[in-house]
Amino acid sequence: MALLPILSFPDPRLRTIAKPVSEVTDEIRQLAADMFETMYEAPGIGLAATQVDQHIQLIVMDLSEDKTQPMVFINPKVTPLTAETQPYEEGCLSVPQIYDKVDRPSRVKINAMGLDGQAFEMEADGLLAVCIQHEMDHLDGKLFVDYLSPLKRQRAREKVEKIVRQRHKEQVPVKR
Ligand code: K1U
Ligand code: ZN
Repeated sequence: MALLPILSFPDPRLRTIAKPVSEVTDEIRQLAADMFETMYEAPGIGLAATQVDQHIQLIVMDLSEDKTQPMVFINPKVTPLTAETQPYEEGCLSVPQIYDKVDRPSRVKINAMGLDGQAFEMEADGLLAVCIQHEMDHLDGKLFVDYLSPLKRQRAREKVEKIVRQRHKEQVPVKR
């Protein structure tokens, strides 16, 4: 398994539209395993392939506190089941240390395929509904900061750029 670098806002690669997966191969299974490792290490509760510079429709998620409920969504489609929206304070591993409220439909239907290649359907509310819509946005090249005001988005950009510069400085140089 491998830890994958996570792209940070405003990297233009985060704006790429993900392509559908045509077949669940060993390569896809390996990518999903690496994405879980990367997400757990971050730590986070979801990760879209876009965030690790892989532009295919693949999402991993685990909303449990003890890493016991891994979920994989391949070629997901999300349909709102209600016009009612609910605000939730979202975070994003590609926009580190920025949290803000986003309104999204509170109940959705998810159609997707699992790593076994089988199609499944489920209904979601609460954090699962929030998280799957946030991850779907990543596959469409969208970020939660796009829902914020231009001023908040600009401040988020400056803060993330500073954090990324600091992280680069702190990286231990490789000894040769
Ligand atoms: O897509 C991502 O960048 C992952 C993101 C998912 C998400 C969280 C909250 C609302 C919507 C989408 C995160 O995982 S941010 C980190 C986070 O929420 C968290 C981290 C550790 C423990 C619990 C939550
Ligand atoms: Zn995100």
